[in-house]
Amino acid sequence: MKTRNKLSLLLVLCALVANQANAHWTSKRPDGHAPIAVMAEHKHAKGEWMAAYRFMQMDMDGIQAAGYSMLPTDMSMDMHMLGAMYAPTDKWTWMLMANHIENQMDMEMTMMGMTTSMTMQSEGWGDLSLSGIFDLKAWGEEALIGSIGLGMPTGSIDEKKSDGTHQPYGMQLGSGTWDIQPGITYLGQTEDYSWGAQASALLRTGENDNGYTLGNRLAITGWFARKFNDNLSASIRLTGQRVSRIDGSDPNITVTSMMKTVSPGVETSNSGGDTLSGSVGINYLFENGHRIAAEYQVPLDQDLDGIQMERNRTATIGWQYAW
Ligand SMILES: [Cu+2]
Repeated sequence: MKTRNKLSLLLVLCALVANQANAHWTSKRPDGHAPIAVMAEHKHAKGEWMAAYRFMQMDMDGIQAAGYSMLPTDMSMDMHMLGAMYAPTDKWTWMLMANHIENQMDMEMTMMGMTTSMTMQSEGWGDLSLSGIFDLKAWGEEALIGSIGLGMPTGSIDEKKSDGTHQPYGMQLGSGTWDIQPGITYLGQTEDYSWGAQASALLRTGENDNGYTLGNRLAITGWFARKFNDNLSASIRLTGQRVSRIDGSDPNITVTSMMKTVSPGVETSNSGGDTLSGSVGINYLFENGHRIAAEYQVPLDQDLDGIQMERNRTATIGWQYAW
């Protein structure tokens, strides 16, 4: 089945389940927050604060292709995400997010018939984002929430290799551009079940100081959760994501060496594509209000442009506390 068909099927299922709702939607239950890797999907009551920490680990598969002097054999991205939320009014919640990123790419370099392994690393703070989350509509046990965010170019786009040239695009920590992040989330729940769907976008504006613009990102996700008791819930989730190709190019990213293209990650034609992923998750709400949650995601289908590392598993664990 094509990615688009799978997504339509998911949305139809969500709409069918939605018709069974009756009282008022509430976040005061374990599945009152979406699976932990979903962002900007809830708001807070006037005067309420929330602190959140997430640790996300993503792995990518190596590439086997001819004509390159270096090929990645494995890549991992570890991200520590700090979040703060504050609601000055019942209608509007602010959210500030900061990420600390550690990228590691293992590579094999072939030169004059000799193969050697090497590792490239980058580490630092990524792009800071500030979002506003607001009510669009609430009826019965369903709600529609909007969000608008601004991604600031605080993350480095000058991560270097040992020879002083820039590391490939996928190893850089920020976008280098001011990014607009609109989103819309639909939520519904019954006594023992809850569900939600979110459409979100990451839209780049202008061109960064290194002469390129990362691709825009569009995502649609839908989830379904079962509440087992007042503390524990489990969820399943389906996510479709489309990323556009990088526009422009960084002249400090070395493209060729000894007549060979260095590696696929230095060419902007090897960027962008569609991914469909499935996730399972659990949320736990303690009596004292602390929440812990985990989610595990695997790609179900990938259609990437050019030669790229395929996405492998993503694991996210998180803690949230509101007061
Ligand atoms: Cu919150």
